[in-house]
Amino acid sequence: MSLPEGFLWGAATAAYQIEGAANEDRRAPSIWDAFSRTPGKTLNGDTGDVATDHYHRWREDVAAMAELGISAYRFSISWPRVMPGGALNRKGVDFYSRLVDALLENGIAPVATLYHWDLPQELEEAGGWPERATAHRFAEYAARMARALGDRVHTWTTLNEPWCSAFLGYASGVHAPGRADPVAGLTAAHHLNLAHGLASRELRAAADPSARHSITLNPHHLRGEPEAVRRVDAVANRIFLDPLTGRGYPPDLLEDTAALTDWGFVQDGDEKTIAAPLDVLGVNYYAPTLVHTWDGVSPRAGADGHKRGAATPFVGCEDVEFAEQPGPHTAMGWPVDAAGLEEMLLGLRRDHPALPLMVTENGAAYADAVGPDGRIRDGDRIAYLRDHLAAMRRAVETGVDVRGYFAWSLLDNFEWAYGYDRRFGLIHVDYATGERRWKDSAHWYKEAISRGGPA
Ligand code: PNW
Repeated sequence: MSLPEGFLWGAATAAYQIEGAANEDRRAPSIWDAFSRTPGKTLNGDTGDVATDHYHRWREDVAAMAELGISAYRFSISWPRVMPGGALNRKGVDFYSRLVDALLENGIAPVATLYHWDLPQELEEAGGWPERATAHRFAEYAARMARALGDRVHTWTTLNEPWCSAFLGYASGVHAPGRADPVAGLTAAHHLNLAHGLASRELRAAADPSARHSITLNPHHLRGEPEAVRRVDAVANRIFLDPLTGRGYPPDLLEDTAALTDWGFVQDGDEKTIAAPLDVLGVNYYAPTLVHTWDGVSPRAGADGHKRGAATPFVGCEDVEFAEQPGPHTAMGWPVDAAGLEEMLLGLRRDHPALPLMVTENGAAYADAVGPDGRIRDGDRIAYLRDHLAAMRRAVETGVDVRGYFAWSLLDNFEWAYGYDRRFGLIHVDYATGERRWKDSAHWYKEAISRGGPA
């Protein structure tokens, strides 16, 4: 077997998607509470008020992780739960402290993400991510968490997928807080980068020196016509990767967006702050993206809603077409393409040879059905995981430094704008009762972990 010593086998979740207990123990509302309670924003009007009720069932969930045999668990901390009104909430912190202790007792390394999209609503009302002060509030929150949990957390991740926060949240508006303004999207992206840099500094200063520090991106693995690829790569990938790795913002990105903004929101010294040392880069992969340059005449193609008339999250790429891809798709409508994961890892290695990587999310939504015998035969999910694990292993065999793999997700959960309709879990959740049931894929993943690979 070719995976390195100490390779982390994990599963991932996020606070708002699983916890519920939205009004308990002084938790304040986040932008996702406000957004999901606004009619028309999520499928069926679903909210995270109860979700999988993990806030009450966490012991049972940790027991399932131990039974699965994972060596790491990637979860996120709810900022409005631990710092409602900007002050530390002991009860909120205690929840994560108990969780971390239980993980460690079971030999599971805690991989904690500080921000998986649940900005305190009060900070959105003060301007949200397009407001520079939000980055400083985030650094204060990071410092508090480092002091509270830093003696026990194995890996810290500042942000999950800042592309989604900035551009789905502020440019296309399909995610909270639902604003549709391209300049707000770009400004938010910069302030998220800055927040990462400022928080990283606080985490390094206060957390255990053996902890690793990271950020998780969702690099878009692009295929298609080179000019379209270049444009999308600039505003979706290099806008984060380049400043994070000390290269500053790419000149072609500044040019592509010059008609919108002069980037005056970037202040002297910001790029240096953003380039804080990274021990590992987390990458989430679900599917590749196929792009062409629009000929200006044909009816616009579009692989999904936000590309048909609605505001695009790809700011400055209005003449790019996102093409349908042939072959099988998951219940998200995303193509199944394991080779894309291998190519993405190789591409990152080519562009950033010294940067260790970790696959912090990979998985698939399917319309799972509980059979009369109570079994959930999700062979399609097993095939997806098997093929993607094999693709990751090929990349490792070619020399890519991959430190871990986290299946998305441990449990079925609140899938953002799609509510409870799309199920990504290894473990099925009956939302009427909260009951958990292992899908065939959970049994398969347990076997894969114990043998150290997909087959
Ligand atoms: C990621 N897109 O979200 C998130 O990190 C998870 O919380 C989420 O449940 C998972 O992937 C599955 O969706 C994404 O539109 C949501 O490009 C949307 C996009 C990408 C990632």
